[in-house]
Amino acid sequence: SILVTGASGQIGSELVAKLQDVYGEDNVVATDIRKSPDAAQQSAGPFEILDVTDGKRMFEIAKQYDVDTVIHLAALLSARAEENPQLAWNLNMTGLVNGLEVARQLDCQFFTPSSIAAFGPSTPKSGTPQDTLQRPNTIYGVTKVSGELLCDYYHSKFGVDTRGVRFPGLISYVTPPGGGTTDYAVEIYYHAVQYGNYTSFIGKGTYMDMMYMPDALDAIVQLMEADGDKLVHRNAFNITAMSVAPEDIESAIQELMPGFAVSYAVDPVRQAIADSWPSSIDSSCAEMEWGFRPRYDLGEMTKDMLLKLHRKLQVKTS
Ligand code: VAH
Repeated sequence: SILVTGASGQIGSELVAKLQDVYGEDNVVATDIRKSPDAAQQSAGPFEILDVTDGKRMFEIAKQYDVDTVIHLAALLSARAEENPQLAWNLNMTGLVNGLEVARQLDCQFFTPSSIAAFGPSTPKSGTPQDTLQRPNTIYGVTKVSGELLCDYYHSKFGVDTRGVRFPGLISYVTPPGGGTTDYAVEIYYHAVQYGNYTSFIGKGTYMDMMYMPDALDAIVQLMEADGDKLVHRNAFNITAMSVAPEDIESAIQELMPGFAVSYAVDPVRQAIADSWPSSIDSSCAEMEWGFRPRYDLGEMTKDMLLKLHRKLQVKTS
């Protein structure tokens, strides 16, 4: 079965449901430090409380459910990590080492996401290549680069089948993200539906890579099912669906809600994090090595987000 850590998070809560569809409800063990109401609705399959810094408990759960695949998502995201770097290092890295050790000892396939945050101010900013300079200056980015290196090490040293992607900002309507820098691109849709306007904490003209959650979930399953012999890279593949700035999302929303407007109240902390990241990354290795191809562009994502949020927030379509 598949063990998912961070199952109540932004990616986890939707990935568990998808994996249950693909592999069967009882073959997905959702775990998180607490059970969130959404996850409860979402996953009918097994759920276990797990603090990923408790390696012994993680091993016990993996043994109990005869786990052969570990999908490790539990982590502190960029903005929250900057508020407490020591906690972020401990949680992100201890959790990862524990996950890798379970995979090594129980011969599991292993997935954990990296991020565009694994790049820093000295990285080429546009068309960022798969293999390039990675000197992030956020603690989140430091844990992501360290994680990439550790996962490649476990593959070369111990033969663990580790795989990962560098996610861009992920946009979804099911479970709001917590503590990220790209979260403005999720909040903007919620505010459009609820208030008809949005004050962005990221400034005009700040380009970052983004992706709609359905494409992110498909990418995880596609990479994990790819022929390992064809993978030149492993940890972690650049993937992206679009490079957008707040005003691009504003225009896409205005297509459907003409009265919508964005104003700006830049948060210097999260703006500095965003400025240290690439404006657009190159995903050609993922396309070539395992057929990565996103389905949603900005227009299609915006249409679906607004439709689903109107339903979720029970707001009458204007
Ligand atoms: C964050 N959403 O903002 C996450 C992600 C690329 C961004 O790592 O921290």
